[in-house]
Amino acid sequence: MADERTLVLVKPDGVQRSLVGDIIGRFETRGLHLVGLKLLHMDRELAGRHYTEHREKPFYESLVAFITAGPVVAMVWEGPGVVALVRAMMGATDPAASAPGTIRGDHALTIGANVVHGSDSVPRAAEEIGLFFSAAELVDWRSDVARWLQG
Ligand code: D4T
Repeated sequence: MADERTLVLVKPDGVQRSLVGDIIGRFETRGLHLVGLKLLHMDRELAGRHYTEHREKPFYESLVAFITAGPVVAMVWEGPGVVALVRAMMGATDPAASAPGTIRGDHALTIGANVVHGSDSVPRAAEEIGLFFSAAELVDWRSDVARWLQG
């Protein structure tokens, strides 16, 4: 399967509930490759661009208020089929429907505060990565572990 990139956000509830390490750890131990990482406080303008597809929805105002309520951790993860893989690891949008073992199934109870975001398609991932990261902030690196361990 071809390598893809996806944007993941640990939402303000995830940061404030000290779930950042747990969430990053799941992606690391799954074998995904981290290429971008930052802590930032989204303003209304960035929230509007990120949630543009939801502008007309009844929950839009509460969505923007929530995502701008505190800092988020933005990450770019790379790997084969990573867009769908991250969505599967996150669990269903409504935590009432998300399976135990998924991030939301283990950590979330309400749809409004569901801990994590992941891009929902490859084209949307490219757009979302561009909202949060400049090209220079995405680091191209490969693991030296095998060389260090095996000489
Ligand atoms: P995000 O985009 O945050 O990763 O969530 P999803 O991709 O899993 O789900 P979504 O785009 O359908 O919803 C975006 C965001 O809106 C919140 N929400 C959603 C809400 O507060 N009430 C609702 O009825 C729905 C459908 C939760 C996630």
